Amino acid sequence: MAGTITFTMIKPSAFAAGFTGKILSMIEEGGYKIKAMKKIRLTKEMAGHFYEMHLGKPFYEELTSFMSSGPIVAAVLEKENAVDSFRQFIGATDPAKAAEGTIRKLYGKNLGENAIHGSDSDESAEREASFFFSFTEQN
Ligand code: DAT
Ligand code: MG
Repeated sequence: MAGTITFTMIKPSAFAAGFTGKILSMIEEGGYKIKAMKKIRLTKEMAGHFYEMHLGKPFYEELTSFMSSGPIVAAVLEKENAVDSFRQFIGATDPAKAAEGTIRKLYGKNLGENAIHGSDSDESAEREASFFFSFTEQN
């Protein structure tokens, strides 16, 4: 069965620290199939669009500055129940509260610099995947 998709980004802090390979290994060993992937540096404007649902929140400025501070790796992943299972797999938003063995627990620094993104719904996954990748790049 093909499964469903989710979208992920290895965030600038984790990329800069050299955790990309380890994180991608965990993702593949977790049974996620990489449907599309690229390294890219976001502009602050692009980060602002990506996180527009958080516009007006106190952490929006910090978040968009951080996400445009260096390269990221963006990817579309496929697995059965991809969105919910990947959220479990990466752990809670705050690495200090994330379960043992999760990516955020292992590689996150703090609430803002939490190593990795995971979509929060199927609708978000589609929106986020198409923000970074064309149809042909995902198939
Ligand atoms: P998640 O990434 O778990 O879906 P979110 O969508 O609520 O979390 O927030 C997006 C990102 O913004 C999150 O990964 C880290 C940052 N963030 C969230 N809440 C924050 C806060 N209170 N202070 C600083 N950064 C925060
Ligand atoms: Mg979110």
